[in-house]
Amino acid sequence: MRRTLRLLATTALATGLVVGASGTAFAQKTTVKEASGDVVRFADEEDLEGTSVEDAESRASGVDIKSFTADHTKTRLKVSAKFRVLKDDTFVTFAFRLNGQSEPTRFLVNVDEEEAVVYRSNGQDVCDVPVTVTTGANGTISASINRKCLGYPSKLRVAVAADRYVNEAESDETYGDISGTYDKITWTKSLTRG
Ligand SMILES: [Ca+2]
Repeated sequence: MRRTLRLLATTALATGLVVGASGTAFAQKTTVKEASGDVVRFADEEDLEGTSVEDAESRASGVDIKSFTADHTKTRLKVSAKFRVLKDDTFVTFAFRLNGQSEPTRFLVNVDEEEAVVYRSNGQDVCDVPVTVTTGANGTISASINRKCLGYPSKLRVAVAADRYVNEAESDETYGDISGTYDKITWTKSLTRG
């Protein structure tokens, strides 16, 4: 499912608004804390606004991101995200803005509990990436991406989103969460290669 691409393609995200980017201009590694209880429910693919849900539903949704980390080393980009509850059918998308670009041009999304794929904005696959997933309370997902997959960027910024069908058999309704808000995405500071 690449539904998140729809969300990532919205104007709000494309403008690349950065929250909390003052202070140290560059780093190799950073962890961004994310608000809890801010999950949005979308009726279908056309629904870009969504509806906020109550805290208990937010937790149970399986998409409520608590924090995420990115570490740009000499050879890899390591990313991880922590959830209040992570479910085995949650799709997690990391978005990458490379070399100071204002829009993300590479994305990582999990395919199953062991594998993810890096793809371009046009949907074309770039490479497969192993992932480590721990579902349940305080669940996490992590991946280590070869820099080659990203075109050896000198610097990059990372954001993350999660989606999950409310009841896939019955409707196209999804739960979604994103770093920051859908109106104002939080990107990491610019991460230079360690
Ligand atoms: Ca959240």
